[in-house]
Amino acid sequence: MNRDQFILELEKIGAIKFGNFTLKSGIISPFYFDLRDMISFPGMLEGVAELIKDKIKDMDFDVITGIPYTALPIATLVAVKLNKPFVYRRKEEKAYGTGKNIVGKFQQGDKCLVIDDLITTGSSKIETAEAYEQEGMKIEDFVVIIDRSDNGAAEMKHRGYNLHSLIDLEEILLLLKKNKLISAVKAKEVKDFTNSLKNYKENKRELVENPLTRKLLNRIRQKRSNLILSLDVTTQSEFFEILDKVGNEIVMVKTHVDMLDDYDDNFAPRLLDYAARQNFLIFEDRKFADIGNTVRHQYRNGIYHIADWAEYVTVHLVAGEFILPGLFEGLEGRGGFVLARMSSKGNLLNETYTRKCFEAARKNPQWVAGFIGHGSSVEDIKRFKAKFPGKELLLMPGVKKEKGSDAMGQQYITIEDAVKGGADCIIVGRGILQAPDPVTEARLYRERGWKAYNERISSSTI
Ligand code: S5P
Repeated sequence: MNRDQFILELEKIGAIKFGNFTLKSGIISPFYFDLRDMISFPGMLEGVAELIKDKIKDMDFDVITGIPYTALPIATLVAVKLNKPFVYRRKEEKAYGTGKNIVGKFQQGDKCLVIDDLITTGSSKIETAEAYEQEGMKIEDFVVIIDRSDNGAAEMKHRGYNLHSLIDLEEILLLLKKNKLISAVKAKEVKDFTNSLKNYKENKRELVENPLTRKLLNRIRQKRSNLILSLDVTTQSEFFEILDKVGNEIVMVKTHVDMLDDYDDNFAPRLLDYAARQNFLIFEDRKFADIGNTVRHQYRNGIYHIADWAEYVTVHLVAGEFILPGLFEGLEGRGGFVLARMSSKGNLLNETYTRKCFEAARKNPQWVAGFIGHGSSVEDIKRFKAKFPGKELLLMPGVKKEKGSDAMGQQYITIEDAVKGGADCIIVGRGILQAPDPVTEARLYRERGWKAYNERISSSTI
């Protein structure tokens, strides 16, 4: 069965429908594909398995999976034809017994090829990839029978995966038109619909450029530094003594104001004065995490009045996205860095949580200037950053000259690995503060961070 024959068979069994269909997203689509019934037509199942087999013959993978339910029997057949192991993931999480959510045998580090029937937005593919990655498998390639999306492959690429499709919408429309199975008017209506969806998404993406992202980026370029000093000391005298000497080297100072034993009302005006003279930005690492109303007061009131003096704060999205308007609504020139990953050993921010942070930021781009993140290697960080929803910056703590850890769970990667992976700024505390000469050390971090940053920028677009 060739591709054209397969498409015509799909039309014959009613798998390709035209009309008005409400999609999961609520959008009304003039067409709909439903490949579920294909399993009752052995010739088609055999035909599509052969087409997929041909498509993937040069790809490198150890195991095959299908996304439940429609793709399961198809992927099983392909696995048998290629003599490759097959695994699948339960649709419902298992809370008893072995607790295993992936069924079948595989090795840690195995490359898994994922087969699915369709792609619309790609979200179920990403979810699948994350679940398998959490179990120690590697996912790089997805194969779908029909790409019905407007830009599915680009979306998947943006998130770090390759999408291969047997057939796309254009091909179906052309063939059906040729065979007089669809009118030219209907074909145009379908095309107009996908184009309008694409334009809508592109317009939305334009909005993602947050003024606070731009502000930090401009300051990085202006100051030729991507070093953020985490000034974690407990007295104002130490704080300002170090800042005085190091302020010119840094793009931003990160404070933990509640660490100071002797905080008083002089702190903020003094800090603002230094910031103006030495041209750095201010970031209070308060890590807000509560409900909207509570964080609003914690941020704007209390003894610290953080909103009055810090341009940026850190935000945990554990209580949901409404923390963002709670913090920033009605304020000018204030924004957050969302903690999408943490550097500490055993932290509970898993891949799904990270993805949800990106989704929340996509919906609230005006308040998210960047993400805090970390990674185990350059590749790991690259994949993480590829999933950012827009042009947010990546700020990375847990950075030192050498890889290592401390006694309380902090993990460090090197300056070069952090920046090569995609960090736009490195956040350094003890690496500088505990050096015999913090000023010389800050210069060294600045130089190495800036060199790695320029090398990355000139060699790629990340
Ligand atoms: O995941 C994180 C997020 C942050 S903001 N891991 C971190 O270490 N931080 C902060 O970065 C942490 O609170 C501390 O202020 C700084 C790292 O300090 P260092 O002394 O380990 O460099």
